[in-house]
Amino acid sequence: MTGPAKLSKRNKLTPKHTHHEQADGGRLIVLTAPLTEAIDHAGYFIQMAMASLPIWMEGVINRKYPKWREVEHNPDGSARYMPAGVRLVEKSLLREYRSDDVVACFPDDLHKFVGPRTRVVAVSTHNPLGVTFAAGVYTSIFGSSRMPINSHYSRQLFATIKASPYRNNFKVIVGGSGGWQIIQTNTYEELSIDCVVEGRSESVETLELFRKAIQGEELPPRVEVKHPLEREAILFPDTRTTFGVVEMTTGCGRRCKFCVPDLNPQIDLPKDKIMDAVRANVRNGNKQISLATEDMFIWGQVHTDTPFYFPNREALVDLYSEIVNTPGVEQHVLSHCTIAPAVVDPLLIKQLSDILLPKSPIHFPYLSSHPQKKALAPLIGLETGSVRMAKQIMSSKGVPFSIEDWPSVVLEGLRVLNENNWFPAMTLIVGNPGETDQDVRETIDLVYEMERRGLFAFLIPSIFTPLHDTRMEKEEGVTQTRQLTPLQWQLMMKCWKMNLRPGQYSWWGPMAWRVGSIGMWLYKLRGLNGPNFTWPLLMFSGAISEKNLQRMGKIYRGKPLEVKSRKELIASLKPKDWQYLRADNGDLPLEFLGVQPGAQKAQMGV
Ligand code: B12
Ligand code: SF4
Repeated sequence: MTGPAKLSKRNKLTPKHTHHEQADGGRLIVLTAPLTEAIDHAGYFIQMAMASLPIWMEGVINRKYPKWREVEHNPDGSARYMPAGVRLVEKSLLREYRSDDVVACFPDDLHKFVGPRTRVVAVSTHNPLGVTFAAGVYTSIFGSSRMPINSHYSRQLFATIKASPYRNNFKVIVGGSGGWQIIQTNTYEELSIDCVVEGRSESVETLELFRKAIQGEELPPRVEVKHPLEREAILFPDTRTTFGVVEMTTGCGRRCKFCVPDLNPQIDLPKDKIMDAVRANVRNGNKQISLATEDMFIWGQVHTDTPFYFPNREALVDLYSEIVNTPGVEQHVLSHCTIAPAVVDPLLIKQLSDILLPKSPIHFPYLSSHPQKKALAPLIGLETGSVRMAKQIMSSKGVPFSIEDWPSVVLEGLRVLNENNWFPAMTLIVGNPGETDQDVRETIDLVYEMERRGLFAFLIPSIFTPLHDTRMEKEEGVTQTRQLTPLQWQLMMKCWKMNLRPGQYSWWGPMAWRVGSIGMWLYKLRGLNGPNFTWPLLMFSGAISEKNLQRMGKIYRGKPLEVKSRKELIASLKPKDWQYLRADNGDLPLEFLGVQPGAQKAQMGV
């Protein structure tokens, strides 16, 4: 990262209300988060879009969601809802401080709570500078890699805090999953931040830090705090969270090298505490719940006698049923999961669909077979179709199946998911360190195979970003869109073309995309993204058919893959794993069922 992005006049950062308005001298500790990370009325999509679109495209969001800035307040002016991270900092602090010393407010209300008495302003942030997977890449395609909408609002929040007339009296502490971005870009001074905390607010070191700040002591710029190892040590919000986010698990266990959350201990949180937090959300006016997890399928199977990658069907069905049947819960949205469990236990997927579809706010009219066209769309990591690359960066991603079978696991898993109206968003990493043209070709093969089989996932390619603290932290892949090879561009554009499939069921859809994308290329994208972008964009626009582009030698159209069926995948497992499979899914190897293959053939008269 180099210096801050240049802002257009229209989008200049203007600190808001820096004058003193509070009668009580302000709160001792004021908690906040960027507005764009706190809003919840338009569903997940708005935040994801604001993380990815550059600020100059804010008008698109304003037109689609004209009321997105209208947030709700408690009678005292504090925020009615805040991201779960803020709520946990609040809960952690309330173990030591009185409730009238601590407040969580929206950025525009800071002037009401920051006063001469304030000693800490603590900011929780998910993605303040937009340098994560996916978020960075789309803004860079459109031209301003460092200023996604969310990043603009985060910077605006920091500018407001910096301009406070009481700034010398208080310390600014930042935490949350995006805190590392401040450390990595060394933007402390520019954003007026004293300390970044990496880790959870529950830990004693975090409380110690707040104590120091309140006493006016100097803070270290970076503090790494320990993650609790026991499930009992994790706190739960008893107020309303943005999108009704309630934690379900921490950690993952599949050990992908590029992953941050996997560095945390694998914990599944107690059902009674999850349910309390669900009810607290509903009590405070929330109608939507979403359980935060890296992989929902490990819940109920952590530290049991069964390996965590064989889901606990009964436990999951029980938990989700209770959530969606809680009076007041009108909507439920899935967050993250992995794909191998869909191959391991297709009946689990079916049972979850029966429970969850009626409360899903997501509708895919052209894809779903549900009577109301409802669908489920969790986020799943596909990352690469190259077995060579997968072995290097995520050798356990598909367990219990061998990573050698990764393309088959993806295709079989997606088949099961699609049959049950799950249409996941699947992330792909482009430009992994050491990625060769052959690796990209293999990923393209997988994408074309999905298309051939009529399978659907929203494919979200992003450029490799070495995330802080991961085992790939020091590695470098592609850093700018101009460095992408023609094949990498083709993969990205093919993914987006596939994503538009359900939107193309009108006569005008394809035409609009064709004209729009070529116009955009002529206007801006040609210079920005370099010559390797041109043919893949023409392929995306549909202006020249893929067949013709291949004939001209401009694109690679993927070769058919040989894929293992579920039965073959199950047969490839180690025999000691067969005991964890459910017979009601079928496909169990005959040896396991105690049937001699020859005997069964004879029985069937073969
Ligand atoms: C729910 C969720 C979302 C939701 C809702 C977010 C919201 N505003 O509430 C949606 C779908 C909108 C979303 C969007 C995105 N997300 Co998200 N999301 C999550 C998820 C699943 C849970 C987050 C959560 O609430 N956890 C529970 C709370 C309690 O945890 P927490 O926030 O980390 O807080 C703890 C600590 O960080 C700390 N803490 C937090 N704040 C503070 C503040 C202070 C001062 C201190 C001391 C401590 C502290 O204490 C808390 C515990 O006590 C996480 C994965 C995960 N398991 O964390 C990914 C995750 C955080 N998201 C991620 C990403 C990449 C994104 C997107 C960029 C994706 C995209 N391209 O669209 C966008 C960015 C959105 C934005 N506004 O910019 C990455 C973060 C990577 C990073 N920043 O390095 C994660 C880790 C997922 C992943 N595996 O890659 N996300
Ligand atoms: S499966 Fe997902 S959450 Fe788990 S380690 Fe891999 S990337 Fe991380």
